[in-house]
Order: sequence, then C-alpha cells, then structure tokens
Amino acid sequence: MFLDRVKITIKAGNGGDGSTSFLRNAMTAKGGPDGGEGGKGGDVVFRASQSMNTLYEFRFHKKFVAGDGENGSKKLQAGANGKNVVINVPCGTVIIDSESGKIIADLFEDGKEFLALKGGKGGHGNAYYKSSIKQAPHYSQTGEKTKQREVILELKTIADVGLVGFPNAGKSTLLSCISNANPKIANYPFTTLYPNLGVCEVKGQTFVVADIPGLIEGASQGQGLGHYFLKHVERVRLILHLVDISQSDGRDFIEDYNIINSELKNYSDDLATTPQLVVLSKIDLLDEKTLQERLERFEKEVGKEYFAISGATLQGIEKLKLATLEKLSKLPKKPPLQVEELDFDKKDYDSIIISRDDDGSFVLSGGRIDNFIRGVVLSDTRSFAYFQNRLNEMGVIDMLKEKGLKNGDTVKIKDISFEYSE
Ligand SMILES: Nc1nc2c(ncn2[C@@H]2O[C@H](COP(=O)(O)OP(=O)(O)OP(=O)(O)O)[C@@H](O)[C@H]2O)c(=O)[nH]1
Ligand SMILES: [Mg+2]
Repeated sequence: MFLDRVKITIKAGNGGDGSTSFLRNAMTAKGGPDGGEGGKGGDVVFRASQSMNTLYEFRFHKKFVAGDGENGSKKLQAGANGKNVVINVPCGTVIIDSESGKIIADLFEDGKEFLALKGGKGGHGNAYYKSSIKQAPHYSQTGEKTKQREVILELKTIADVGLVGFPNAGKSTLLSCISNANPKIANYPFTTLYPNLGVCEVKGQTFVVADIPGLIEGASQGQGLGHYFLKHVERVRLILHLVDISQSDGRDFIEDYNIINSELKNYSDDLATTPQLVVLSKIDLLDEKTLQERLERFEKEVGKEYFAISGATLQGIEKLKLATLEKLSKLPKKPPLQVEELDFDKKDYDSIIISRDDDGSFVLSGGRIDNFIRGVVLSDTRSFAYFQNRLNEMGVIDMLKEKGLKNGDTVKIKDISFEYSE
C-alpha cells in the first residue's frame, strides 16, 4: 500500500537526574558526596532508506519516543544514556515542522541521517558540586526535560524519469518493458493508483523511472486522481510524455497531448519546463497507412521530435531507451530541496515568563526558569536560600515587582509555591 503524507509525533528522551548521595562504609563514617551523573536522553534521528518507497507503515505507528536517560546513583555511578530512536523513511522524504509549516530536512540520499531532536542533558550528581568551600553539597540537578513535537513527512519520490499521460496511455506497460518493475496493467483507466518505480539498465548504466497515475483534463481542478501524484515527478529530470496514437479510448491524440501539457503547466512552471520526450504509443494497433497519416499530422501540428513505440511488439523500445539515456546524460541531477533557516530543535534557555493564576498568585515559567530549577531541592534549606538569591540575581524578583508583587504574595514555579517576603 501507498501513503505519501503523514503527520507523526516525535520526542527525544528526558535527561536522567543526578544523584545526591554520600559515601558510607565502615572506614568512612562521614564520607564525601558520591552522587553520580544522570544519563543523557536518546536522540530522534531520521534516516533515508532506499529499500522503502512509501510512508505506509506510519499509518499505524505515529509516535516515536526516544529512551530517557537513567538517573545517576551512589558510588559515582552515572545513569545509562537513553536509547536513540532511528526512523527510517524512503529517500525523497521531506520533513516539515508542523507548527511553522517550514521544511526542516530533505532526506535525499540513501543512508543520509538527520538529527531532528537531541536528547535532554543528564543532571549533575552532588559529587559534581563538591568544591574546596562546599565539601558536602546536599543537592544535585534534575535531568533536562524534552518537549514532544509534531512533524509532517511528505514523500516526493526521486527518479530520473517520470512517465506522464492520460490513463490507459500505456505508461505502466512501458515501465514493465524497460525496467525491472512489475506494475499492474489493465485495459481500464486508473489502473495505477500510486507511483511505481523501476530501474532501467542501458549499456551498463542505470536510471530510475517513476510511473504515476494517469492525468485527465481538469486534473488541476481535482478531476480523476487530480494533481495529487504530480509531486512524485517534481524531481525528475526528464518526462516521457505518453500519448496513445491508436486513439483506442476514442479521443484525439493531438488533443490529448495538448491537454496533458496544460495540466502540467497548471501544476507548476517547473513541470511545464521539465524537458520532455514525446512517446507515441500502441503503434501496433494501427495499419501502416493510418500510422503514417497520424505521424505526419503530429509533425505538422506539433512539430516536435517523437518516439513511436509498441509495448506489445516492443517496436521502438530500444531506440527510446537509448535516447532517454543520451538525454539524461546532458541533464543535471536535481538538487535536494532548499531547507529553510530554522533551528527546529532550538532549546529555550532564555525566556522568563510571568503570568497570574486565578487565585492572584504569580506564576513563573519559561526556559530559563525550567533550566534554573533543575538544580534546586527545596526541601534542603541551603538550596532554598540559594534559590531565592539566584532569583534575585537573575532580576526575576525585580520583574515580579514590576508586575505588582508585594510582601506576602504567592509565587509558583511548576509544582513549587512559596510566599514572597522582603
Ligand atoms: N496493443 C497494445 N496495447 C497496449 C500497449 N500499451 C499498453 N497497452 C494496453 O493498454 C491498456 C492500458 O495499459 P497500461 O500500461 O495499464 O496504461 P497506463 O497508462 O499505465 O494506465 P493507468 O495506470 O490507468 O493510467 C492495457 O490493456 C495494455 O495492455 C501497446 O503498445 N499496444
Ligand atoms: Mg498504469
């Protein structure tokens, strides 16, 4: 099955807490601090994989959470780091920040990795805080907590050649003749419901061909399968534009040719200007005379170079393969998409936000506050004194006063609340 756009939730692991512990054994009745460091949280990494060609597996698996770091413990034991989560996606998957709508990565090449979210830092154990003036610190630091984020994965297939044309024009038949692919072929429109990829080998060289569902007039207004699948030929270097010259579906082949071109133009100027080879298909269904007449008409009315082929007798197929290879050799590979300047995983260590609760108390939040209280144990009196001093030094008390803080008012930070006294 096929799926080419999906929203998923990702979260890096939280950092583990540092430990507060003191060495105790028969030899040292009153030992020094030996609380170990908390482990780092796991990262969230995306990896491009050539062996995938759909996002279908994300249909049921939409949440990816990396492991949390373990807490530190006594005897200076550091907590283990959390496990990274590696999310495999097909080559050509574009990752979009769901909040801003901006592109944050284009996983273009096989094996390419993108570190989307870094795990939270582990907290320091109390041993870390030991110094000549602080022999027995009674506090440690909690691990950094991470936030969950949403991203949109959008697959824009990467192929060298795209097959474009009306339904039933013979696109899948051509793909099966020139490549290793085995697409479904049938004598009714919209047999192909999602893109197929095939690798074509000519003279020891290979190129990748994408076969997409057929277009019809009004595709740009959502007729048929609409424009939806054209994103899978956005990145091709060359379009093979298939036109059924036998007119087996009762339409005029020159009109077909013009309609598809205008649908491409309606989609984007880029597609309209992508180099094309015109492929006139199903020539085996016409007698020699009718074929000649139609070819002459094409030359007169369109005047472009063309390749006349039959997927049934394979007439013209070898010539088309060679011409495709030759044309590709002159066309540069399309580069990955421009990634927008956005530090998706930017950590907020700076903001200080003051708001008021319904009961009138002052609520402190923001990245700077979060980071600061990681090192505070309020049950420890020394730590609490430090906490108040630091709030003062950081200018937070002044900021609160500006907002109207008075003696006796309550200040809340996360699940801590205290009464302010001057
Ligand atoms: N005689 C003859 N029949 C062909 C040729 N190419 C395709 N067909 C037939 O035309 C019908 C449609 O072919 P497909 O290859 O499925 O066409 P498609 O363009 O992929 O169609 P959609 O997937 O519906 O867009 C099938 O019955 C094919 O067997 C050809 O060169 N000669
Ligand atoms: Mg098809």
